[in-house]
Amino acid sequence: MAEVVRISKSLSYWLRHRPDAAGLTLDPQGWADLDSVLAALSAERLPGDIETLLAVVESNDKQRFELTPDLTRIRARQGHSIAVELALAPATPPPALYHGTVERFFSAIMAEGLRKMARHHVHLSPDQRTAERVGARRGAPVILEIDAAAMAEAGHAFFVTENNVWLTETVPAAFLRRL
Ligand code: HQG
Repeated sequence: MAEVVRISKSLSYWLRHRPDAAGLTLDPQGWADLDSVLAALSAERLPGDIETLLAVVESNDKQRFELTPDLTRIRARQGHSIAVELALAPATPPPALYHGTVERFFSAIMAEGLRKMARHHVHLSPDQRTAERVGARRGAPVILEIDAAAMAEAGHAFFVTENNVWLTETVPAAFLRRL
């Protein structure tokens, strides 16, 4: 695996799920001390210099990480399984959003709606192509269209991350349509 991908995967694992695995502590908003993260990368025999880390953060395909302006702290933008307060602002969603999944989850999803599973929110994509990529992580993608306008009208809150992932608590099956 390319070094950049190994660094990105280590950062995702530590900053979203297991900071303790690298001896890190996150503050309530999910920030870790940058020098400690660099030291943890070195301990994994990965490059522990700030230039490489900045290049990984900037080139990351989904802009998964962000740094404070003074470059002293780093956090994952979303996808945590541990408790963090990301202070996301509620936003009005586009009329339709998309979710990529696979056939084996389809009947459960239509029975109980989309659930957040191990994450803090259900993750939704702004377009079908992105949803296809998300679904394809698990097999042949099945794409669901979400009637986000009707959900918002019914009082469901939506949040959007800086990298354009739409988040909500749950999507009842009544708002789902298979494409
Ligand atoms: C499924 C990646 C049964 C759901 C991606 C999904 C995305 C149900 C899986 C981001 C269900 C959860 C999120 C129900 C949902 N019964 N299965 N009621 N409700 N599911 O990984 O949306 O690389 O937590 O369809 O690219 O796949 O991490 O969510 O298949 O943007 O940055 O349960 O994660 O981004 O899986 O992916 P996940 P997801 P990163």
